[in-house]
Amino acid sequence: MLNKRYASDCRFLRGVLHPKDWPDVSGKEIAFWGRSNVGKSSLLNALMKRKNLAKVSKTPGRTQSINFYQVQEGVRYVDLPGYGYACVPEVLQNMWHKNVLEYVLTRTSLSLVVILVDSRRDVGPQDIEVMNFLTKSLIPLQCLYTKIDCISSAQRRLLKLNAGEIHHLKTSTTTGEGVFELRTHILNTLQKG
Ligand SMILES: Nc1nc2c(ncn2[C@@H]2O[C@H](COP(=O)(O)OP(=O)(O)OP(=O)(O)O)[C@@H](O)[C@H]2O)c(=O)[nH]1
Ligand SMILES: [Mg+2]
Repeated sequence: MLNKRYASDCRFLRGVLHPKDWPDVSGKEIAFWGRSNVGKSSLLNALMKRKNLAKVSKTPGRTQSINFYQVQEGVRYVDLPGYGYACVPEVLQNMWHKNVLEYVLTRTSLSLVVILVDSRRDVGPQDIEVMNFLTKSLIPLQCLYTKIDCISSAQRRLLKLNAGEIHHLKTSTTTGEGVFELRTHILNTLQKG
């Protein structure tokens, strides 16, 4: 389904919140979700082989809308606003949350949610909550660690997901580690159905 040319075909479609503004539901979507600043937008750029298509920032809370990227005809990546960022007014957080929850629960084109966890912080209570919620809602889920270049090999071995039963990948947009594996996993998911 994803062809080799897809990197050059990628384009930003729209950044919106309300369901009425979401693109037509046809095709398939892979959504990226995790704490603010975990590296969602960076990973999307790496996957799309583009430097700045998704806006990256040192300041948490940069992605404030549901951002849709056309990867190729019928395939979209979706950058979701991050959770756990306290410096945004609560009302705004609630609005993001409400729309993001509605997105994951109702979007029939959603094929997979990729949950990103910062390897320096490891899995936190909100990550667990989100993973449990997706599992209970029967939404296909792939977990991965980001910024794996920032921790030592000893710390890698202690990562909590290693001991759990959840299959996960370890990635770095600095070194490129795990990006190929993630792309392959996405490709397999898209081909399955
Ligand atoms: N060392 C290192 N830094 C990274 C990596 N991925 C992202 N970063 C940095 O982490 C910061 C946040 O990255 P973003 O991609 O903007 O994170 P985000 O999850 O989209 O953040 P929000 O949109 O604010 O929720 C930036 O300063 C990135 O350069 C990585 O693999 N290694
Ligand atoms: Mg972002």
